[in-house]
Amino acid sequence: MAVNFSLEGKVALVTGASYGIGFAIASAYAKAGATIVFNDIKQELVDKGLASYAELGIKAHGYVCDVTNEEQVNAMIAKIEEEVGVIDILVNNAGIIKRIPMCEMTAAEFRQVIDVDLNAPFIMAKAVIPSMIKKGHGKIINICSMMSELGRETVSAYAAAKGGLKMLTKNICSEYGQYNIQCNGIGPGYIATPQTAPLREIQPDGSRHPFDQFILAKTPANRWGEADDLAGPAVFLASEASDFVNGHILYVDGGILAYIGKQPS
Ligand code: NAP
Ligand code: GCO
Repeated sequence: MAVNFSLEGKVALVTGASYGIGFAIASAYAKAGATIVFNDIKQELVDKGLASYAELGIKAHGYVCDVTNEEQVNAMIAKIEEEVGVIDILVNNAGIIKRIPMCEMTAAEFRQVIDVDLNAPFIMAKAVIPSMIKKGHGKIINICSMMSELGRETVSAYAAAKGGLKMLTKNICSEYGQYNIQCNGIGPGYIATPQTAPLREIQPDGSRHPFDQFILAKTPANRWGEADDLAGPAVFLASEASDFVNGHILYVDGGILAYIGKQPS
């Protein structure tokens, strides 16, 4: 039986996909045949994203929308359904992080991270599920994190959000699997994007950032991930090849979660 990894004829919405991981996933979806829709907060970033997709020969559809704003989200989904088509694949990719020691973080800062990284995926999923039920199928992919499993200093809000996102993924699976909707997560390891740029800055003496060296020692692959490393797993979870995979978090981390770390030589 030929396994179907094709996304021909599918409409895929990837949130926050002007660049970074979202852009890599959306580009891979386009190569697999999907029509690409993405959003960003600012028109200038949407325009930048459209130009970046065009450079790859991809005619994407871009919308300005703050994913934490339910009114904006519902208006965007209605516009997409009218202008492009019903969404078959939703990737909740948009996300932020604030690296602040917990006792120095304000409640407002904590809430802001939870709003983007956890409340927004709830709002987005709630907006697309009714049409997926009518259509008889749907794929929701939540971009989780190693911080869905592990903590570390200064990322309390982010870890709380991504841990919650893991459980929201399992709950959407539980509640909507009966409608042939699969909801899974991707848990990237440490990926070289603008979000992790501060952790990779070359030091004044020309040495690598201490955290950069730490991650290399914790990664069996001995390298940071690239956004393109997520393309294959994302296509798999968006395709019919994964129709019986549901509620699963697929870690794409170079082996970090399996490894205690490089032992002293
Ligand atoms: P990034 O480079 O910071 O890009 C994040 C994207 O989300 C940007 O396009 C950003 O747009 C958008 N965004 C933020 N808040 C938004 C909002 N309220 N509404 C709409 N769009 C919004 O991040 P990334 O590294 O590509 O990460 C993408 C996802 O992967 C995030 O969920 C992140 O937590 C997760 N992740 C990243 C890593 C990693 O190592 N990089 C590892 C695991 C998981 P603006 O530029 O306008 O803010
Ligand atoms: C950090 C990093 C991580 C990665 C990713 C790991 O500050 O520890 O930003 O959180 O972004 O989430 O999976």
